[in-house]
Amino acid sequence: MRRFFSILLCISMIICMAGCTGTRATEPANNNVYVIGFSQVGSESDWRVANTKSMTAAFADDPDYELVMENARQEQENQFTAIRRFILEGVDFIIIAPTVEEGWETILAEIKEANIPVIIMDRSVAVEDESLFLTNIGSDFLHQGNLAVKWLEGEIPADKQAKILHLQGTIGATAQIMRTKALEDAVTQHSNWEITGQLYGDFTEAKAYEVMTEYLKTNKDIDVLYSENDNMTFGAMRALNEAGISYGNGGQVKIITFDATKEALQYCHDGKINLCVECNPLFGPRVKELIEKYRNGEEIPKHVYVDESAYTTQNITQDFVDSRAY
Ligand code: GYE
Repeated sequence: MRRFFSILLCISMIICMAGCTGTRATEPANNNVYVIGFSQVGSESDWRVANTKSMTAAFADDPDYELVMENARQEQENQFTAIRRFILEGVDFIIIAPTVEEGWETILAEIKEANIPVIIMDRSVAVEDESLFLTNIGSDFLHQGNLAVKWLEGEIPADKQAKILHLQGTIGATAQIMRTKALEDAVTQHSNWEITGQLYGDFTEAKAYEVMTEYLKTNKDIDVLYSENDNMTFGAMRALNEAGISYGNGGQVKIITFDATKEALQYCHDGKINLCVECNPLFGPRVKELIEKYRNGEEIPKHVYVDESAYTTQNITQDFVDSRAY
């Protein structure tokens, strides 16, 4: 009799599991709370910290949701571990901010197999099968790079040479690939532009300071610094200060930076940074809206871009800097 009941129990568990998998995508698996596993890149920059805050704040006061965030400390392997745990725990939804573009097919297939919907946020993934994710919300990084290039075209007369020092973010991340592409393409089109050095700063202030300090020991002939994020720019500015090289409006080096965080905008307003290209990290409310649309069975676009512009000393006011939310 006992055996009969355990067999019955097993059968009902199997039926329940099958049923649960079928409905999990839109209905919470447990306690009426919709659990979201969020694999975040790291905390490498002010941009990232603002992004994490925006994501957690969007779900924090809503009892219908629980956001479980795992910080990958900029390692894709850590993302795989976190995501596999999310699958095991049976979360209702997964959000991934991918460190780099390549290498996502297998893990995305595992998530699909578990019938869990996925949003790719911020950077992109390079996969052929776009059915592996619901949508990709982020910036148009090539557009950002092109905004910088356009501004530089207006700054460098055709008969003047421009020696450009290029500080690169995490190699293989969409933000790095596209910002680099815009610059490299532009250099091939301007015979008077030259990239005199490409330094790897990994999107962090500490790394940028280290590589810049080393570089400046033997190379001081720089007209433009093209830095792929604000924190690397801050590190580079420190190294330039120590090397006694002037920068900003009227200085030797024109500085181009990406993100346009409050601190960078303040430097720009004060004439220390020449161009801030905006990259908005405040995705939280939009990601939540997309998840709700999905749960309501509404159509959501495959790619969602945010609107962004560029700022110079000439087009920002102190009020604008003060009102900056990140
Ligand atoms: O520019 C940088 C961050 O992927 C847009 O990553 C993001 C970039 C951002 O660490 O500051």
